[in-house]
Amino acid sequence: MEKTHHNICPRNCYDTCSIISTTRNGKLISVEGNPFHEYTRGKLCPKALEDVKRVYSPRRIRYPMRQRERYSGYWERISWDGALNIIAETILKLKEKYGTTLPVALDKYSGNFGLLHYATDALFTGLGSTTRAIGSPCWSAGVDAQTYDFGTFFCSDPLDMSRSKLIWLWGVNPAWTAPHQMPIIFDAMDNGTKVVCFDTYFSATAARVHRFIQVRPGTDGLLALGFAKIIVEEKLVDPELASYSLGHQEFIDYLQAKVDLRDCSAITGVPIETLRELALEYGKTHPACIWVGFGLQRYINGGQTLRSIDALGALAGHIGESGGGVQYGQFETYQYSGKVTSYFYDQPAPHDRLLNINNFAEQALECTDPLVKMLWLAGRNPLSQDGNLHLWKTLLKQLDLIMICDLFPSQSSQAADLFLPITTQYEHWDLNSSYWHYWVGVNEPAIAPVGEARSDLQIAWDISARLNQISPGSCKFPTAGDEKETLLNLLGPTNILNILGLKKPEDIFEGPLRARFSLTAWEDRKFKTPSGRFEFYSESAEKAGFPALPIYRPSLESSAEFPLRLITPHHLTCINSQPYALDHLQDHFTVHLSPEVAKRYELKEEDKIRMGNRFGAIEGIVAIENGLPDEVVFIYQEQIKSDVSLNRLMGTPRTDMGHQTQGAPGFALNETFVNLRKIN
Ligand SMILES: Nc1nc2c(c(=O)[nH]1)N[C@H]1C(S)=C(S)[C@@H](COP(=O)(O)OP(=O)(O)OC[C@H]3O[C@@H](n4cnc5c(=O)[nH]c(N)nc54)[C@H](O)[C@@H]3O)O[C@H]1N2
Ligand SMILES: Nc1nc2c(c(=O)[nH]1)N[C@H]1C(S)=C(S)[C@@H](COP(=O)(O)OP(=O)(O)OC[C@H]3O[C@@H](n4cnc5c(=O)[nH]c(N)nc54)[C@H](O)[C@@H]3O)O[C@H]1N2
Ligand code: SF4
Ligand SMILES: [Mo]
Repeated sequence: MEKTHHNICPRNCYDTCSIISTTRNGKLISVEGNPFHEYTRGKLCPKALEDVKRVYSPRRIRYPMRQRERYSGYWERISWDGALNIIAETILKLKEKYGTTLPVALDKYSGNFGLLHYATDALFTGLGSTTRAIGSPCWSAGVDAQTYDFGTFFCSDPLDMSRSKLIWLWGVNPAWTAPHQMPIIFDAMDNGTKVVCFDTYFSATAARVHRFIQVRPGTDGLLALGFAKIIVEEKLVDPELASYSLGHQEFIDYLQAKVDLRDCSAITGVPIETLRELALEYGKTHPACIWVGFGLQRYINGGQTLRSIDALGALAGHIGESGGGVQYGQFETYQYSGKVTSYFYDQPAPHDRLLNINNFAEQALECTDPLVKMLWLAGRNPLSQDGNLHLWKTLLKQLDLIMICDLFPSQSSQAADLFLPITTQYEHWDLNSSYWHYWVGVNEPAIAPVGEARSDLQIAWDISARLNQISPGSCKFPTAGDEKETLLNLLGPTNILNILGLKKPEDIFEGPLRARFSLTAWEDRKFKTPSGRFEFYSESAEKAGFPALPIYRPSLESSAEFPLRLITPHHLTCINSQPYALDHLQDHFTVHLSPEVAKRYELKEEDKIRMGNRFGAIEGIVAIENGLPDEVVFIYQEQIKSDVSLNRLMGTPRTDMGHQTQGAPGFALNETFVNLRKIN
């Protein structure tokens, strides 16, 4: 018999799509987009369309496994009982030896952002003080910047973009990273909206819109200030600005005194006439919307850049305008997942040792009192995705136990002692919300767990039960429960029912719902900043050690030894290290570079090169592209057939901002410099 079920794509992706899955006799047979979901509109991307194959993939790990020796590849199946014993006994032994659970560390991130997956975090809270990864590799600098300017992290409903007359896509590549926004943009284009893409590379998005403006990496803040200066000179400043903003005159004075349009053009690579033409268009067109992506803030000046773009939007009167705004993402619905940990307990959380997720290995190695001795990885593949991979190798040596909760083998599982098999979203209950749109929905199980897979929540209960069996009182996390009931119980204390307009938790099962926010952010122009105004001048930023105004701070520069900047954005075929179709993996990295760089290194198309810096080296094949600046090499973050990670080339440069909202600065990935040579 066939049945349909509501699921939600839990990947770390803007779109958080609503899925209708079909099962026949308890087996998942198809998945499709939910046509009644205003954002998904019946479509899924290729990643989710591979889900049936992914669920039943022969590569999927179905049983708890133990590796005889790390990196040996000798895995043997063990029972859940055996696995739980190893974990519980290690935790208790460490606690006894060190008198605290601080040696036990959790590094968890983006495998599945569903509410119930935060059970792992809550389990750790139940253990006592532990070591935790905090922060985010994605967006930290930009989130802080928008929080300084607007007071909270909030954006218009992405559907509001359909009302824009002019859309600037700035350092974002939605054709690949947020594909459901593209039909909204195309509809607007059909209705006469002009769309401009600002990127360093002629991306898939650039190829689909009216105009591409190439920006030298890390200089977008100055570009925004150049536009702002022209808006002032041309008297296009919003006449109402004084009534809802703070410090606009100081900002204008700064533009007049310090921003030189010739320098701006020389540094950003955008010709002066183009600067003027674009600024006039942006200043005169209402409504006009800017969507800033995460790509352009992966620099040491990322937060200042976002603040400059916000200021440009405000100066021209586009903030609070229907179809306008500076869009970056939102916490209003997304934050609930993260906050859920505290709802399991009435007592305050214990004092944890917090390490920056972007710098985890280095900071863990610095912890001496006590040492980090056990590592729990969930929804993470740091040995592919982090910088300073050599420090990870050092850290591994000091760990008594490394365990990973995952679906498939990964670079990180190769280093692990224990592999716990996890359920997919088709096998467990969950609640998911997006960091971009305002839809929230329940994910219901469609099939029984494949093999002996268990959900992250189930594992948390099981570990707590085993700990309490061996040593009563050793873990405060519940020892058993029902997933659906837990979901309902967690909804109670949150504000989520209120923002969804629901009277009782059970109403959540009706299907995905849109939170009751108006389409346009800040339409009353009342902001959540200390002054209640849009803050060109932010004392909060100043107190945190940043300039009060969004002034230009340059990014890092290349050196004679490593003269090329490496940019590695997200690829169509993967979500970070997770490829959607293993049979389509490339044999090698494709290294995009300009004809000028090719000439300098005497390279031609398809030459094989070796690229390196003080962190490591990789090999790749040359693709010569006209549309690239001469100091840049560009490789998409794409999985290839071998296990080599691009991140062999990465250190851990930090973004300026991120501490205020994320607890730690972000990953300034694009501040990576390399040299290269041809090999045969
Ligand atoms: N298919 C797919 N979708 C994804 C992901 C994935 O891996 N694959 N990952 C998800 C995650 S975790 C994230 S964080 C988001 C990220 O998605 P996006 O916000 O789109 O960010 P990126 O892909 O990092 O970079 C976007 C663009 O910024 C450009 N860029 C880099 N430096 C600069 C600069 O200095 N100036 C300008 N103007 N442009 C610059 C890059 O060339 C790139 O085209 O996507 C999510 N969606
Ligand atoms: N060079 C380079 N490096 C980057 C980036 C870049 O653009 N370039 N981007 C950075 C960014 S923005 C991000 S977000 C990070 C992402 O880095 P990570 O957060 O490590 O994300 P993934 O590589 O997708 O690995 C997630 C793992 O979770 C597993 N998983 C999936 N579902 C579940 C589940 O339900 N439970 C559990 N326990 N596991 C599950 C997947 O199989 C996968 O192994 O990478 C960062 N690193
Ligand atoms: S990966 Fe993103 S676009 Fe694709 S189905 Fe999932 S949420 Fe939608
Ligand atoms: Mo990300």
